[in-house]
Amino acid sequence: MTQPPTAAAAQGRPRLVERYRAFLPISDATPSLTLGEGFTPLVRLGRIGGALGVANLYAKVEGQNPTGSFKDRGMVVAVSKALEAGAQALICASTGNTSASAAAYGAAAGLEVVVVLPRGQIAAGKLLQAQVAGAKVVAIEGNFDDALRVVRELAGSAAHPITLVNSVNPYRLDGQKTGAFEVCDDLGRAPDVLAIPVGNAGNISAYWAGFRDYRAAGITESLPRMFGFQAEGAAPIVLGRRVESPETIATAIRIGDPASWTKAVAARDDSGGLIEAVSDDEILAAWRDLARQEGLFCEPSSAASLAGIRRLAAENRLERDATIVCVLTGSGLKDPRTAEASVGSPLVADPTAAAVSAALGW
Ligand code: AN7
Repeated sequence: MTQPPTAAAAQGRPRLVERYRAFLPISDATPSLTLGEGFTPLVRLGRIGGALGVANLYAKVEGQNPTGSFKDRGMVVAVSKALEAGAQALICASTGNTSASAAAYGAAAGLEVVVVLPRGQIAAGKLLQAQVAGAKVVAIEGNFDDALRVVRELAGSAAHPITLVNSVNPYRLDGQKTGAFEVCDDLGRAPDVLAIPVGNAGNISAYWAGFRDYRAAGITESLPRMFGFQAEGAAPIVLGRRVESPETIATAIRIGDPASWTKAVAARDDSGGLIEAVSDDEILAAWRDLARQEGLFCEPSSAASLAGIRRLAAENRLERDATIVCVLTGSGLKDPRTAEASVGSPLVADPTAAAVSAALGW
């Protein structure tokens, strides 16, 4: 007979911040908050890896987080800490996913949420997530970098006591380290290479910090090389200078002046890694192949990680026996318009087996 849920049963599904509490700024005074974030799958890319001659190629499928991106790992910590500090309201700039996550966690915490976005540059699903969750959404005539400047100014002014939850809030990066912990826990070791899209450069910095934490604690013995990938039209770290008007189909990483620039460069250099650029065509090809060959529907920006690995493989710059993890940062459902543009219309038929057969050309 089915048993009713008990406290013990609930403990069978641990909370992310509890599992990694030793590495997080969580104390008994920190209010408990969760939407079920983290514990995302590490999936072997058998077909794509086989074609590349890289047997141990994996994807960390972050689109399975509650709001469909990795942002929830950091947001749960940042919003818990905001509650602990007595905050009433949250604010962020965003290319979409941070705002979707802030809106959801803010709603669950009973806080007011304000998000400032570049007008016309947010994937449809992300904008709707923030709106449906009741966030106040302000679209500005400017890009993400302008939006971040605005929210930093607003959060810093005494007239508007409001907590900034962009990744300049250190609790965000603390929470995002848990992605690295999970990768190591699932592999039973640290990977040799961690490939990751780079936008505001928080996540690459957080993963690197997580890998170092685990090694310092003696849980892992090695550190991965950190491979970051920016979109060609939004590649300030690769170019070594700010990009005034970043452009890419990968709107999540359409950022010209990353807040965690220095940390990302340190992650690259200290790990013996690299940060390079991939074209929109390479991103879209990787995005399509992840769906068609592996069944993984991520958003275009996420596919920059695999696009970069494929570029390096083509240039013979990869060790084929390396264990490589590509972080797929967000769900494909976020950005239906880019998806729509890449597929045709469905076949149409009358409701009979004969008509469907005919439509299929059988
Ligand atoms: C799917 O939501 O910056 O280098 O405001 O949504 O840590 O910025 C999103 C970034 C990669 C880049 N993949 O991560 C925002 C925002 C997806 C993203 C990135 C983002 P960072």
